[in-house]
Amino acid sequence: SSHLQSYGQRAQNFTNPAAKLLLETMERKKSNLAVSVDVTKTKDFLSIIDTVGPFVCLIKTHIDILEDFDPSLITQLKELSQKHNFLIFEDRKFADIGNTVALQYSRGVHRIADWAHITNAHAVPGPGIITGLSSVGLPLGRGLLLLAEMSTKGSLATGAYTDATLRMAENNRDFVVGFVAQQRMGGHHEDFLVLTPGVGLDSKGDGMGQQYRTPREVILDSACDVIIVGRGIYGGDTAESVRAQAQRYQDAGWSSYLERISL
Ligand code: 5IU
Repeated sequence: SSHLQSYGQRAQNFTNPAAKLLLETMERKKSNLAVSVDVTKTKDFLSIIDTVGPFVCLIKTHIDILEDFDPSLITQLKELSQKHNFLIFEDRKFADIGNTVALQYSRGVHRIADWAHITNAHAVPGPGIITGLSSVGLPLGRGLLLLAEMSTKGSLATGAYTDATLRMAENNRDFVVGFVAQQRMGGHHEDFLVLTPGVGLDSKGDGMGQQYRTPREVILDSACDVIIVGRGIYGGDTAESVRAQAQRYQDAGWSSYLERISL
């Protein structure tokens, strides 16, 4: 089964350039860690990314929460991505009709398709959302993740909804490279990436529905590919604590992966 292959070997299971580059980067940097940088000031955003850069395969952004956003930020983000060799995932969670999401993806002030290797979408509108996003992203070599499950208590993305999301991905393999989900879903023979938020070593939740599991539970027990960690890493106030936490999560994620592929 694909999840027992190495990340580097799995690059060949994909035609999509963003998926290939992510898997190659993971192998090269020995990292299955994505850091989610949910801060509101450009200065903090860039300094956290520069600090965690050496430890990550991927930086996850919510570009719309930056209150001092300026297009020059994107230039700096791209420079950091080259300096540290990570990809960029804008966690946009598109959810509208194809025509609208194509505009949201390519235009507005953020022009997400210009700089995000990967973005994501809800399956709720049906396959037209993939048609719309791929009309923009596929020619640029971008990849899409579908939200098959969420980490939050009471999530409605379960059962038949999650299954239907899988089918949508299988029918659009050129552009859909995987899922944001809590586990590798059984039954699909094709390779997909599974990126998983709701990861923490010191906390079980946040009082607003978030639920945390450990890197080991996520990578070994649930056979996911990438751990996405936010406040567990940048929550400390010094650059030294941010660096130390990034290293700690990188080690935890990677050792769980080594354990999994040795099964
Ligand atoms: N995120 C989740 N759960 C999900 C999905 C996305 O937490 O199911 I889909 C996002 C929200 C936030 C990050 O940007 O992942 C997790 O941040 P913390 O590690 O700080 O909880």
